[in-house]
Amino acid sequence: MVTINDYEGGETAWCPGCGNFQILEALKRGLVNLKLEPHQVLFVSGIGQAGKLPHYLKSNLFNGLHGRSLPVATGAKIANHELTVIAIDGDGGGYGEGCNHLIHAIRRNINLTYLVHNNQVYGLTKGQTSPTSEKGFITKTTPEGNFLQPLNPIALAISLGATFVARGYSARISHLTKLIEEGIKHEGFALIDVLQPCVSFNRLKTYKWYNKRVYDLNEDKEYDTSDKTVAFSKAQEWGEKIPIGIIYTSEKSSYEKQISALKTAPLIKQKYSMAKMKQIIDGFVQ
Ligand SMILES: Cc1ncc(C[n+]2csc(CCOP(=O)(O)OP(=O)(O)O)c2C)c(N)n1
Ligand code: SF4
Ligand SMILES: [Mg+2]
Repeated sequence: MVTINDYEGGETAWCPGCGNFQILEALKRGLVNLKLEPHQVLFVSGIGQAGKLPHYLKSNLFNGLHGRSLPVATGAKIANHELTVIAIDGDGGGYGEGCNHLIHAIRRNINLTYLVHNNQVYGLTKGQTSPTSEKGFITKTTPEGNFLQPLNPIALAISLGATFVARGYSARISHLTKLIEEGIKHEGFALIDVLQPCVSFNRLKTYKWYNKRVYDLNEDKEYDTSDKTVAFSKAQEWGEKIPIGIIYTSEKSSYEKQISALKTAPLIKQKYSMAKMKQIIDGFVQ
């Protein structure tokens, strides 16, 4: 039987108190609850504090370029769609440098879980503004305060037709664990945006700030995740009250399900002919 210990990885290099520790814990708990063994899971990440997360787990890992986790995760899922593939980025990687990939992963509805550690700052490079930074946020590169409108990843994903859009808060570990489980079980692309306090470089978005505002969508009564209009209005809620939970879901066939070549077995288990491969490659050579 799989246990948390099976996922124990190397020593961490995050700052004490960082929300990333809570995300790591929620992720391990979710995988164990789903009875997934480390060899059944692949983590793909980019560069950043968030991108280090798979280093602290014992499982399959591909750590590539900043903002480029989704193309690698997509390729891996197509090569072996029996793998549970989890892509991980920060808000800079996911919503800035890699935002183009996010748009097309949503459009394809590839069966991946995408965890974005949203600390609203570039943590690894020591505190510049990110696409989700609030207006007025003062950093070394914005000494007069950030004057750009923050990107709203939840509204963006819903508008693009994403089939699973959720927001978690790192300090609510049990709640986040459940979101991760649901995201993994979802047959299609699952975006989980996680509010993650960066205790070193974001002195605006502290635990205290979030604790006062964050509420569970299912707090009073069961929230209907299929109503797009309500989901859109929830996506706009930010300030005094911030909803967490599964904000929107819909059904659409996943990318892999529509590829006829994958119907019999994962690509890696299919036979191939070297002679035929050579013939194809030779076709490109004079
Ligand atoms: C292609 C490329 N562009 C830029 C960088 C520099 N860089 C590394 S991490 C980073 C920002 C990290 O912020 P985020 O993605 O939000 O992750 P965090 O560290 O906050 O978790 C940047 C700009 C890089 N390593 N590679
Ligand atoms: S700089 Fe921020 S995001 Fe990075 S480890 Fe420290 S607290 Fe966490
Ligand atoms: Mg960040």
